[in-house]
Amino acid sequence: MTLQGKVALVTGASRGIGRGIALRLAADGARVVVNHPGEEALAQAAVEEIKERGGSALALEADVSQADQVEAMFESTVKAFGGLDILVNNAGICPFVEWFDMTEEIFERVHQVNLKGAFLCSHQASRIMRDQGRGGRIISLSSISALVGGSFQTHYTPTKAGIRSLMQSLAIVLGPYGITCNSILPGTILTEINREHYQDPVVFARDSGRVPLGRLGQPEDIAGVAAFLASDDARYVNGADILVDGGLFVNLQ
Ligand code: NAD
Ligand code: RM4
Repeated sequence: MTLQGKVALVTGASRGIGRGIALRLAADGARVVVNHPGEEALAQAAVEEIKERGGSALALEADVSQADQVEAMFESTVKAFGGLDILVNNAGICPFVEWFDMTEEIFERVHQVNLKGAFLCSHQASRIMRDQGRGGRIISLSSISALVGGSFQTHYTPTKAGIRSLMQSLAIVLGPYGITCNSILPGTILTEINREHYQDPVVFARDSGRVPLGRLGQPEDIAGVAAFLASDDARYVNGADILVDGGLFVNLQ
């Protein structure tokens, strides 16, 4: 129970990687806010699962791209749990779109949710953490896509590079307050975000085959790394990024 007494907020935790992280942080002892953008039933199911395992959690709705909703969510978190120690910027979208079909609207929406959302949540969380005076953790889901391109992701890869860069700058700004800021760069994790893409068995076999460990990832593969970054063992890790891709990135030759 390395996170006993801590309060964590995970954005986009109704499913996928965020859900996996919320369950893991709760298992490690944190009281967890399960943020969702209107997926009440899924978020409640995550909360119930945490409670059944003896943990403590609360679902809060907010679209992370909307400043007023984000502010209200952090106010409710402090009201319910008395403070905040860990923020996980996980909420993200990636509609797979061909470059010549890309629209300004899709490009902007992906930037608003992924990058502006991480900015708004980090801004709110860091103010609370600064005023508490007991440090904190900001952990953001960047991606292998911060390092390499993706042909159907021309709107998305810049947001993941931006999130990684945001954490690097915030590591400098917030380090003096004892607040560490780091990124996780997952490779390919099987979730709703890419379910349709991997319905094509040829694409699935090709991408699985590229991973030296022989499989695509699961949310739990990321959750353990988030738990480490949230823990005291990671107290001197700041401005770093951890690539969690089964060896995909180095498999070029
Ligand atoms: P997912 O689609 O299963 O989960 C995304 C979550 O974000 C959902 O809970 C969704 O409700 C939430 N969300 C979407 N828009 C939101 C908004 N406006 N406000 C609040 N929440 C919102 O996908 P996932 O794979 O679990 O993705 C989680 C994060 O991990 C994303 O940031 C994604 O870019 C990143 N990531 C995923 C992979 C992968 O291969 N799955 C790889 C690298 C990085
Ligand atoms: C990730 C990475 C994965 C993809 C998801 C949608 O950042 O590019 O391969 O499945 O995004």
